Amino acid sequence: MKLIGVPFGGGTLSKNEGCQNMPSVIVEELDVEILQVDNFNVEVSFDVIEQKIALIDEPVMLIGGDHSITYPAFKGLKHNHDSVGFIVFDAHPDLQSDFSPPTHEDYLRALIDEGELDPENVLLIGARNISDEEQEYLEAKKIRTLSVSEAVKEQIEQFAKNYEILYVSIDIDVIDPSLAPGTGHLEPNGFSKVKFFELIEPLIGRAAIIDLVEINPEKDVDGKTVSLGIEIIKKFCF
Ligand SMILES: [Mn+2]
Repeated sequence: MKLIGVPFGGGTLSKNEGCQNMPSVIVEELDVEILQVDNFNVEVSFDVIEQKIALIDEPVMLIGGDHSITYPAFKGLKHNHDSVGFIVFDAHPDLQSDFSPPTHEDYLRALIDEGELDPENVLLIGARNISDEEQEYLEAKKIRTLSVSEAVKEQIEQFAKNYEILYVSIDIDVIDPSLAPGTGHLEPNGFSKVKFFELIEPLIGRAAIIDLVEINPEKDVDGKTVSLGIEIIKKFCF
């Protein structure tokens, strides 16, 4: 699995300023290609990401950067595949409206509203801070969700089976803040490390693209979050 760093934090609205530095931190330890993006130009950066993914014909793990990178990366995958299953681990559904271009708060809604992603191909895992507007959208679009307490490996396996091509997106804030404090929006009562690793097990070797986003080395405590991120990368890549 090819490892690509995407040092883009332009969609964070400054709340997670610093997450664009994660790729340069892991480059010291892992063999990672760093994509050239421009944090002051969202359109150009999104274009670079989308085109890169569209041209790649091997499994890729993207290291963000903020969650907005999923928007162009998913679109890039769609260049070559019609039906893609999308599994996202995130404390937030990222379904707010009215941001243009898409940010980490609404990238998923943008993909659905623009017809890139059929809501029935989405599985949202671990969301626990959901606005009323997002709840309405989840219900209207009949998006499948698994809460922290109800998620089990078998359901993820079952969902994944339906798709030849899978995109897996991991926002580090799905993990409990005591284990992953280095991120922009801390939400209590997340997954334990043991539980999370159990849940991703059926996805190892299965996904066309995995992204790991929102890790912020500048907000980290004792390097915990960066280390956990590296552990997750190694699970998928080695
Ligand atoms: Mn999140």
